[in-house]
Amino acid sequence: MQSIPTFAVIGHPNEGKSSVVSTLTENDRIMITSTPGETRQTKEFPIEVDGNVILNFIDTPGFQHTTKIIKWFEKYQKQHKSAQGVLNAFLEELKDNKSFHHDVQLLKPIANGAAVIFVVDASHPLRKHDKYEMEILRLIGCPRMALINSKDAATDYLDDWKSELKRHYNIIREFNAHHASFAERIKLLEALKAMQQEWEADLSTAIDALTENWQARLEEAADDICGMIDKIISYKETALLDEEKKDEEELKNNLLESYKKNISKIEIRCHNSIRKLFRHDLFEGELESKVIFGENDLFSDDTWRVLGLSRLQLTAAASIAGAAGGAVVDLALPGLTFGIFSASGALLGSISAFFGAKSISNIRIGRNRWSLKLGGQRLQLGPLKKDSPLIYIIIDRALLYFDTISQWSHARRANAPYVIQITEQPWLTRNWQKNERTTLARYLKNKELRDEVCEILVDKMQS
Ligand SMILES: Nc1nc2c(ncn2[C@@H]2O[C@H](COP(=O)(O)OP(=O)(O)O)[C@@H](O)[C@H]2O)c(=O)[nH]1
Ligand SMILES: [Mg+2]
Repeated sequence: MQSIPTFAVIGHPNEGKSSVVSTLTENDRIMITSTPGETRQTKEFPIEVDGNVILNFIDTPGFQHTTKIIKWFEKYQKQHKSAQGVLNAFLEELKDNKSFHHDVQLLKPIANGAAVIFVVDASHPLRKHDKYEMEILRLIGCPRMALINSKDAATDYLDDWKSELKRHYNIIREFNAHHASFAERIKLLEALKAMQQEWEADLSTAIDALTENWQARLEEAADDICGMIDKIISYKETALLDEEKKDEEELKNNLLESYKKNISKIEIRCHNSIRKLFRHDLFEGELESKVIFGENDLFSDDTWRVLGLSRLQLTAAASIAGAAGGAVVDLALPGLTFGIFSASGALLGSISAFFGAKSISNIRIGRNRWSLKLGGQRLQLGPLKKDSPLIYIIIDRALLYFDTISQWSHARRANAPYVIQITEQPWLTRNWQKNERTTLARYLKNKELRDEVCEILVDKMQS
């Protein structure tokens, strides 16, 4: 028996073994392919918390010679007293036999004390070799459970599989490796306890550590979101207006463009750090912010259409922050939100609502000592008004990004999600309780209650 609970994931090629390991260990480097036989090596993938390995999962190639193995086992059963003895003899005799390479590879961890998770795909009917594989594991007599990974296909054969599996296993679990949430992963780990009593305490410790670690990630994500808000709310873009050379209107447009670009960068940095917290750091950038939101960046009309704020929310935020409510409320009216960020001269006026000025021409153009010295006027965009609807959109987008990323299983490699149509969600800022919005508004206004805002965000992430 291994000192650290160790589970060999075994089954026929293409049933989803690598997917199960990838999802359980949050490792998106494990190769998953629709070509059977691509996993050629038996490889250990640990789950670590704070640098300590707490559980081990072993990805294995599928069985190659089921009938031959059974015959070998049956023949040698009488010579060796224990099942372990037969297995060791098999591995010793065939260790250098090239055609049994995969079979030896996948059975070795069992000889070394790993328990077995036998993965089957119930979207196809039971085949002869499936029965042989179960028989081999029965002959070995190792601790084991069956895992039905039904992929996303119809589960027409589920009942057939279940009744066959019952004859060989007393622990049978269903698990969708491509859609399992954190809670479902934990449930599966709980079920592993029943396989080997000696590992029960270690598994409990591991589950506690993982749950604590998950909570810490939520808190870190909330802190990242607050950090992003801090940066965005105080961000300023300035330019010098040289009256002779530059057209004022053009300068304002350029200023607005770079303001948008830099605010978006701050937002993307926050999304990236959330993605890394949830260990989606490899998969070819498929889960980056720009993939999930497509062309609908923070300033696109679609974003505002979908995440647009309710009139109530805007009025509440505006009155709490004691700001010029009228200008802000206008933004909630259909029509006005659209095109607000396209920098055509006529629409530029709308942006003033974000900055507390009546029109773009009032956006702080002032002579200060420094600009005077250079002989020009200084044009400044930002900092944002403390109750700007932009902040609410940014929070909604961060929570939406979190929602997608934290649910995205590490085995799922195709069809990057594209989120813009959003169903009504309790965590959208427009659905926050009044006291929660008040707390947020106070934070935006004078940086009070940051911890409380983080707590609210964590609460939303858990909902
Ligand atoms: N839709 C879906 N496809 C899956 C699931 N599990 C595995 N697959 C697909 O089945 C194929 C084989 O998966 P893989 O994990 O490499 O199987 P292995 O050969 O047993 O390691 C791949 O194309 C996977 O994308 C699942 O839960 N849902
Ligand atoms: Mg594989």
